[in-house]
Amino acid sequence: MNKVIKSADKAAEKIIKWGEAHNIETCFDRAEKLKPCPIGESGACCRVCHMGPCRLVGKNAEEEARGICGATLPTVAARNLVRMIAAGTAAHSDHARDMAFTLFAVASGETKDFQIKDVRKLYRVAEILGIEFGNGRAVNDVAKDVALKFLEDFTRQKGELNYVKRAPKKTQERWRKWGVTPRGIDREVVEAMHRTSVGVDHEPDHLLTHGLRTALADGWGGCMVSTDITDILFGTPKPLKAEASFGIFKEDEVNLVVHGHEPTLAEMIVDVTEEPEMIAYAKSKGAKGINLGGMCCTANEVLMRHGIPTAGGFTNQELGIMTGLIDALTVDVQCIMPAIAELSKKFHTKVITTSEKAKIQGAMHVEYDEHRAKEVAREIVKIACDNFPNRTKEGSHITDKFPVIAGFSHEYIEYMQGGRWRASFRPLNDAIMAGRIRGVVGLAGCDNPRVPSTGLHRFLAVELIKNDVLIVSTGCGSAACGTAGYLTPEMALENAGPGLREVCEAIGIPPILHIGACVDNSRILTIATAMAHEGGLSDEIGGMPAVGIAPEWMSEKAIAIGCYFAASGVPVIFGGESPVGASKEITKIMTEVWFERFMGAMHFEPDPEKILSIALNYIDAAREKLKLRKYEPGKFGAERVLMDMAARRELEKKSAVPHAGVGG
Ligand code: NFS
Repeated sequence: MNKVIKSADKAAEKIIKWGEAHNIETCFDRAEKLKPCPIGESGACCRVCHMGPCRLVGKNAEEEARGICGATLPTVAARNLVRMIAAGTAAHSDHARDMAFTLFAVASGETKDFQIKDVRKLYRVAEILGIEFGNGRAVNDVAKDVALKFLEDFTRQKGELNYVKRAPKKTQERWRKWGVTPRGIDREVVEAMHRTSVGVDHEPDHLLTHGLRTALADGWGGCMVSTDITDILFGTPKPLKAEASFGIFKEDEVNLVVHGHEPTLAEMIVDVTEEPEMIAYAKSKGAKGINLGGMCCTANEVLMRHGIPTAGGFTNQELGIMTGLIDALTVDVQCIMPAIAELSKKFHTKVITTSEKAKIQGAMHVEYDEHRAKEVAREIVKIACDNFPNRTKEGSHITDKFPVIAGFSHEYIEYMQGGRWRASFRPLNDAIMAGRIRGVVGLAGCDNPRVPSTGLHRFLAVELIKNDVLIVSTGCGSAACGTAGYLTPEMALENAGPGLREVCEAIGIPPILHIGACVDNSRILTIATAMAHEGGLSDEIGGMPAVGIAPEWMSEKAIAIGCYFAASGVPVIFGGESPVGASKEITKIMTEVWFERFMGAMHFEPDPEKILSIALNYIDAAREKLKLRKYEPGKFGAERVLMDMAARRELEKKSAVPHAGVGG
């Protein structure tokens, strides 16, 4: 891979070059200047007390090195990892907590600005949670009970998270057997911090076991709760068309960008930008209209539900400002580079922080409050409009953009395989069994300025689909593919292997399914569960021909996600240097021991070619163990016919007979 380029995204690279010519510093320059500390990078630096920091290095560090308290290298590396898991879990879960509060506020009439958009999803969730619905029960009463039940997940001290029971039985049994079943989200995070403080838990495996319990509280708690409430409030995504990259900004309209992770304010901004008064206000400032765009995961949330275009992922945030076209950039929480406040001063862009939890020096602050959501949204839109006349010629004015198809929720994937009345995972399982689809990869996680940014995602995306691997993507993995033009059905025609191509053509889907923001990795858990229940593959999540890959990860949230996949039974491969690389013992636990216990694992591998071969090896080994047909490109076994659009429509007309055999 070309090391000279800083981003594999051509439009991004053009802006980086423009910045270099104009002496504007970005994360790419800082990444060059600031080499990572090799001791901290590999997990060998202990900072949990102030006798140190103790750096556990040396030839025989694993056997001999001790901190002042006597902590060994494996203990230190394990503690560091568990703290990353705790931080990642806290981030997703605190977001989920706010979603639960919003659901409660809506259901109890405290806020009038939002309504429950997806009653069907509400009932689906209520059913799982054992809450009464239908039979004349008011929707808001059901929603209130759902919100309260979810809030219990945060404060529960003993017992099990609500959604533990949603996992396949065998997966649950493994969790109980190995003592990783999560109790309450807050409890697991607090306990992780306690155990890793000076002088508490020192046995590496014991520490990591609690790490997995905390991570599971993230996956089957924080992330899943957040996904479900967001669907209930704002609608479960269905495929729609949108666009990606910097060309989404318009020269003659007010460009307002939502960046961060929380969907609530962004949803309200989507609403108010369509109000005639707001459009008239923009026109009064000389603009032709209001153009809303997104970045990072807030972008994914509004892209999935409204087709709002995305300017891309994490490393595109400074570059977006450098187009000179953003009139206002609102940020909420997570993955927001503080550098944007300073950078924005070189342009006309207003950076607006909106969360009570997150401020940036030098940025404006307009605080979001769910009780006056519309008012806050209008205020923000007006700031953007007021700033439009201040736009200058300054900036790179890049115009590249690509079409994107996004919006593949669990529910839609189920639906697309059989229609509303016989929605199922049968065709997907059959295609895997027949070898038409070799396996499934979740391509997720951040983009990173330490590699040619988005380049590892793009390389793996193309190679995997060539190998007939269906990809489900989330977060900045989706943004990396979207800004490359990979999220279209044409991608299957041009690049997918023959089996995968047939499947994509039959259903009319891209070979890479954008399933949402990072919290929506939980959709992969429920999809894998549905595949286990469908039969013919593994009867638990573990053992499926499925792998998770986060080739450019940087966030602690990614570590929490990787670990909850590993504990749920999915082998995971992360790019970059290993944050536990200093300890062979920890590396062994996370790969071999976790695989024995959970059928999942967590590897770190900087070389993208090796990531690919590890992933394919896992997939082929799982196929062999399940006694599936050996994968050979272009050769498939017998399988039932996939349902195409026409057949599905026909079926829905006659929909009175459910379960009349699939795909016949
Ligand atoms: Ni995920 Fe989304 Fe992106 Fe990484 Fe950050 S935006 S939550 S953490 S950088 S994928």
